[in-house]
Amino acid sequence: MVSKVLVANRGEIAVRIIRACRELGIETVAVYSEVDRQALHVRYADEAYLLGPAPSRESYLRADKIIDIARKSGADSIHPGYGFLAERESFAAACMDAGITFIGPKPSSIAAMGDKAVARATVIKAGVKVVPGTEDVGNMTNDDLLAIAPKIGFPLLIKATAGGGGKGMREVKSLDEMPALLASARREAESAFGDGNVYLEKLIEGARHIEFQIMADGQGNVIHLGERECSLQRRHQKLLEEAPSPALSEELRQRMGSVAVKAAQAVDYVNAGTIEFLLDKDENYFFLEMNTRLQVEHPITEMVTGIDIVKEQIRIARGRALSYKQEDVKINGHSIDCRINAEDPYNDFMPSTGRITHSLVPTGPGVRVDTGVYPGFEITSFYDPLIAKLIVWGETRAQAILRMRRALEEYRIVGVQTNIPFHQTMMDSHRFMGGQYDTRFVEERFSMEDAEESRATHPEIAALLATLVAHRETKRSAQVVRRNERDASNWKWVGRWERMQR
Ligand code: MV4
Repeated sequence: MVSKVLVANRGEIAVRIIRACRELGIETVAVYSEVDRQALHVRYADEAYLLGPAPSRESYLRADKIIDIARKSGADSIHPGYGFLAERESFAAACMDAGITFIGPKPSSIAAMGDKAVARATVIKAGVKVVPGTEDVGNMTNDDLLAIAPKIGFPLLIKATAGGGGKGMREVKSLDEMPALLASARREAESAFGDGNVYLEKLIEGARHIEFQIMADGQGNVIHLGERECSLQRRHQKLLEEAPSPALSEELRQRMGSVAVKAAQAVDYVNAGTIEFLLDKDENYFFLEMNTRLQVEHPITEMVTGIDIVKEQIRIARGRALSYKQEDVKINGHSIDCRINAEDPYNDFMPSTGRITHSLVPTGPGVRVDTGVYPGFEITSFYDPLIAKLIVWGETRAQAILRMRRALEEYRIVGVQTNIPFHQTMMDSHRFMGGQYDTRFVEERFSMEDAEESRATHPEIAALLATLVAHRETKRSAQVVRRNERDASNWKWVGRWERMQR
């Protein structure tokens, strides 16, 4: 039964889940911390309960309190969103024990994919290709690892078995530097996860990061909804994603998609999940890991498939069959998501906090904004810096890029610095326009200053490139957005707005 859902999360994803419930006629219960009293998810839910002080440990990570609130409020189900408790086997199990439906996978699937060495061994058995590396599970000593390393070959990566997301990861170029790197990787993993266990993988250089959306019901149906291209990231934080990937042919999509389905089946997967792959320059692809949750970037898949992933999760949790078969899934058009973060792209992406005093949010054809904030809301440093996801859809990739430029231009957020100028610069980058990028692009080849400089000194080249991509569809493609101009235009807009109030 799913008739009253407690949403164990905050921000835009809590709002996203509440919206799906509202449309399905399901009651909602919000939980919030002391700094989230005014948050949008609290306003939109039918009921809301205080968890505790701002730090996640004392609020959104309090599994015991959350289950208690579910019981007292009569919620029959809990949706964990992403982050916080979403991938804790113990939380999914505790929900079951309390007779509450966990809107997510089985605890055993979370556990099998949560230990990355176990995940590798499990999918290998199912015939899925992984990056060459260690295949044993359980604690491996440094002597074991030093003996195996030369067989794998250098460069290689040390990765934390409890990891994911790059924490505890070390690149090793030769055997002699390995003992020190093993020690520091273990130390970092121990302090981040309380587990210093590591495994080895050959380093795949210049790869793209591509993930497949999986949907699986409790009746044995497992399908994929195509891929998302997630190579544009910085320090393992994704900045923008697009679907479909500019690097995949329909033939490669079908091959990778069926491997993704196999990987999910290997852990008896139920609900929405994501299979991550590395794709190298020669179109070799390797299973990397599985995320056993709804992901931040799920909306771009919704935009190109027309499938509401959160509603489908609820349907699955109710024990129903998926509403789509693999052959019903068609990729239509192109979608891009820019993560709008409260951080300063001109100052090494330094987090920016403060009250949002004014904002003007883009709308119009093909634009979707998922956000948990509004003017008056204060951005603190207790949680991640995501203010909004700006998502666009276009008939073609070029149309989607043009639409994203238009939407970024419309967006006004006053009170905190945002990375909007970064996204504007990216939309004008000819490597992005050409779809020619990999995971190194943002950190190694992209600089705000260089990109702005080159557009300022060669506006005709930027315009030409944009025009080539866009087929005469814009005259403003060479527009250069500089920090001061953008700040000035924000304040000009605020001034006009305030004069209008008088
Ligand atoms: C890799 C890799 C190359 N080779 N593994 C990063 C986070 C985690 N999800 C897995 N990650 C990677 N694993 C092998 N064997 C490249 C990445 C990777 C990455 C590495 C360095 C800098 C940015 C990166 C972005 C995406 C993926």
